[in-house]
Amino acid sequence: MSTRIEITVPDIGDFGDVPVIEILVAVGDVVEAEQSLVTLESDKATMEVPAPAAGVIAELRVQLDDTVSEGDVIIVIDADEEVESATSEAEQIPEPAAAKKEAPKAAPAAAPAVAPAKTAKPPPPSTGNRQSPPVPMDAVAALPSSSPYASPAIRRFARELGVDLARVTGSARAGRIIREDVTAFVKTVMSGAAAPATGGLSFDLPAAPKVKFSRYGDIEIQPLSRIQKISGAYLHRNWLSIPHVTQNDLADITDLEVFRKANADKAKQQGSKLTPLVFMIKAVVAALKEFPVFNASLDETGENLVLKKFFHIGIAVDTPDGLVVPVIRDCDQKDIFQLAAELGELSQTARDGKLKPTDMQGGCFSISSLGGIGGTSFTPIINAPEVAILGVSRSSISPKWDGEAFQPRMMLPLSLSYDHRVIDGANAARFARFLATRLEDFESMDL
Ligand code: CAO
Repeated sequence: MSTRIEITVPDIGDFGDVPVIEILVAVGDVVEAEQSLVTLESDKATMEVPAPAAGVIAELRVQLDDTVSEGDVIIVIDADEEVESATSEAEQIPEPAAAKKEAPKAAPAAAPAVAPAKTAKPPPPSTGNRQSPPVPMDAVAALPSSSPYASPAIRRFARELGVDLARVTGSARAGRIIREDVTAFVKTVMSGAAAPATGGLSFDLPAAPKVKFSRYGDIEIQPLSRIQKISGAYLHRNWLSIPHVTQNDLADITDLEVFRKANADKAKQQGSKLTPLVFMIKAVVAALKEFPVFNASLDETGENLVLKKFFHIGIAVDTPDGLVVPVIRDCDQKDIFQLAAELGELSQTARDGKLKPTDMQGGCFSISSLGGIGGTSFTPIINAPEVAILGVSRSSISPKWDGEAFQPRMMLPLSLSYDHRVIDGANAARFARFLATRLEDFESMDL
């Protein structure tokens, strides 16, 4: 046999007409003693009303967003037998029908003689009401402004799932995080989508505008390629989660071009093409040796740098299906002809859509060359977990002052994007200068 108990709003201090912001149970739910049933919120704080005894939820007398005051009946439960024996006769409602006579919400006086909880005395025999013990208010106002705004129940729920609420965006009023926000976050993480991609940050961005373009003229829908969809998500993550700065510089490659052209035939005989990019790979390896922090990654904690002792360079390749970045391994151990051959093979494999996942893994630093197309500078997006990337634009003849006269020189634009969490601007400028001087003084490199 069970005992029907009406649960009322406990002493909530000076607050009245407090909104119900969460109902944590439904009719028929089996609850434990002390389990939270509803969450109330004043201007300054949130509090949970716990079950005074284990049992089954028989009635919900409030709805979400209702306002309640001390003594209002909010929930009726059928308490378990053990609880029944622990519950005084005086607190029981003998006839279930009596319980069905709902006390008007927010009108505690209409409920028969509610005993104030602060007296801690049992209510008078005829009430059938049971007031929950006073629960300390969880002062929202006392939280640092960056603390996630969530009720104690949601905090507990998040803790059980191992979810860091700082990463969850709240969808309720004033950005409060509700249960659905936490479960949606978990689903996103499990599907490997954007949430973890931002490296622990959450962004409260406005939704993109929905425009019916056909209102303005003819249109055609073209789905993104599989590669575009995959690389798009990674580019988006990297752009949002890494503080990018791009350092631009110019390298005088006039002499290098003479050398390159003189050796072009040799490469051609071997079936490959000796483009400026091959020399860029060599210069990058030399710069990575000089500035090891560029050949590094942040570890998962974001507190340590993993310095790499190998030199695998990723090359951005434009394919009909989208951008891919295959990796040339051990570039420090290969000469310019080997690099030219491997670059040719890898970019062809990429354009044929035949790269294996392993061909795109393990890179230390990437180069994105648009030199074959044009442009004077651009901002390449860092290929995480790398910490820098070199963008190369098209070289052109420019007048350069030699102290006495302007000389026509072949100048190559370099754009170095770097992760400012790891690399200082001064170091980036030095790295870019080093690259430029290596290309100018190319004979000092082990070609
Ligand atoms: N300045 C002037 N000319 C250049 C140059 C530069 N910086 N870089 C290349 N060239 C020339 C080459 O010498 C070649 O000339 P010839 O046809 O006379 O021999 C021509 O441009 C075409 O070069 P290429 O593009 O075939 O070869 P590459 O080694 O420079 O580049 C590859 C190879 C695979 C990187 C390139 O083809 C490619 O796909 N680039 C696009 C990368 C990209 O999309 N990046 C953007 C990423 S962000 O969206």
